[in-house]
Amino acid sequence: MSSIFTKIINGEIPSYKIAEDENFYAFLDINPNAKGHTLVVPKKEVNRLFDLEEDLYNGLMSFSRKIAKSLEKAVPCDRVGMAVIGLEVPHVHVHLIPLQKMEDIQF
Ligand code: D5M
Repeated sequence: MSSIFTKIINGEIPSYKIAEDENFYAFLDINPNAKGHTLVVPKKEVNRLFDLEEDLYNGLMSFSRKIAKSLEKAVPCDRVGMAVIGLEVPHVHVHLIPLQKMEDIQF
């Protein structure tokens, strides 16, 4: 069965898309920790971050950095933090969270 993120990428479940390219899809988190909280997901459905093939792993980091730079401009914040958790959805995703201060992280 497809993951919920594969269904989002395929348009079967709605999302607020931030950006997309051939390999990655970025959209707003449904349960944000801060305004602009974005998830970046490889279109290939892989459960664990460190099981991604090298090219996709590096691409995920590059794509996430581009999105983070855009978020820093679009959302008033001190910095954009990054987290990889994956306890809830078994499809690799990077959390990008605009932060005012480091102590604002709420996990
Ligand atoms: O948490 C998974 C994250 O995915 C959590 O922050 C909520 C988010 N999520 C779950 N379903 C959706 C939909 N449908 N749209 C947007 N965001 C969603 P983790 O513990 O990292 O696996």
